[in-house]
Amino acid sequence: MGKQAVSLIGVPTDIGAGHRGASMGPEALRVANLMGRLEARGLDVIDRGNLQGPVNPWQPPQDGYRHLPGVVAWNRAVYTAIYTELTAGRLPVMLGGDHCLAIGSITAVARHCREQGKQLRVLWLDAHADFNTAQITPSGNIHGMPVACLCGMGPEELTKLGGSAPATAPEVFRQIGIRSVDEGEKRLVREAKVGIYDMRHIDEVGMKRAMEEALADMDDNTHLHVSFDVDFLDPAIAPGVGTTVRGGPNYREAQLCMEMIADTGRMASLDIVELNPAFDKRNQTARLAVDLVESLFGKSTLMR
Ligand code: B3U
Ligand code: MN
Ligand code: MN
Repeated sequence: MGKQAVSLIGVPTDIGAGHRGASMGPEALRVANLMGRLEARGLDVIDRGNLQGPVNPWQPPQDGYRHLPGVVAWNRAVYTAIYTELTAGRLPVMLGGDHCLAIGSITAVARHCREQGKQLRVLWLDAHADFNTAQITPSGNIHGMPVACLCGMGPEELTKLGGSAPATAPEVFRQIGIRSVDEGEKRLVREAKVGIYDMRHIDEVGMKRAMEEALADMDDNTHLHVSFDVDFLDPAIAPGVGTTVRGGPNYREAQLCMEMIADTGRMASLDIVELNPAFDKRNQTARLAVDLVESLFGKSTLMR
C-alpha cells in the first residue's frame, strides 16, 4: 500500500463565531508543526495554503443570522476545496476557522459518499451540540448551527450548498463531550434523535465505553468524518478557544478518544476548528491539538 495522502486546507475566518481570533487558527496549527508531525508518521502531506473569502464585517445578526452572506461565501469555497481533495483520493484536513465551516466540508463529504456508495458517519467532538436555528439561537452566530443546517434546518443558501437539501441526516451524527446545549436546542436535538454522548454519560460509563458505543456499527464501507471542535477539551488544558466550557475531557480521556478513532482505520476526512490563538498561552492549545491529531493518525498505536 502507498503512503496515505493528506491535504491541509487553511480556512482563516471567524465569520460564524462570537469572538474574533479563530481566523488565526490555521497559522497556529502550522506553527505547531502539524505538517512535520504528520510527515513523521509516514504520511504524504501537502499544505494547500489558505482559502480566501470576505473579511468579517462584525455586524449584529439580521433575521437571526450574523454574517449569513459571508458564511455562505466561505462555505462555498470550503465545499469545492474539500470535494476536490476527496475526488483526488486524498484525506482532507480542514484547518479552521470557526465551526460554521463544517457545513461546507461535510456537505462535500456527503456528496463524495453518495457518489462512491459509502456510508457516512460523523463524529462531532464538541462542548456544544451546534443544533441551533434562527428561531432559537441565543446569539445569531452560525457556528452554533452547522449540525442543524446539515440536517436541512437552516437557510437555503446553506442547507442546499451541495445542490439539494438535506446534505445528511441526524442519524449520521455521534456527538461526544457535549455539555452546553441551549434550551430550545435541547428540544430540537431530542426530536431529531441526534446520537449524543454527553459528559454526563462519559462520567458514568467512561470514555472507553462511550467511544465503543459511538463507533459501533461501522464496516469497511464506512467513511468516518471527524469534526474536532477544540472546545471539546477541558479549558484547563485547552484555553485557546472562543467559548470555553468547564468539565470537558482531560488529556488522558482525549487521547483515548483519538486512539480509539485511529484503531477503526476508517477516518477519511477531518476538521480542526475553533482554535483561537487570541485566547491561547504560548500556542499550547495548538500544540495539544497537533498532539491529538497525531493520535488520530495512529501515533500511539503500538500494535500496528
Ligand atoms: N450554543 C451557543 C454557543 C456556542 C455554540 N458553539 C459555540 N458556541 N462555539 C450559540 O451561540 O449557539
Ligand atoms: Mn462546535
Ligand atoms: Mn464548541
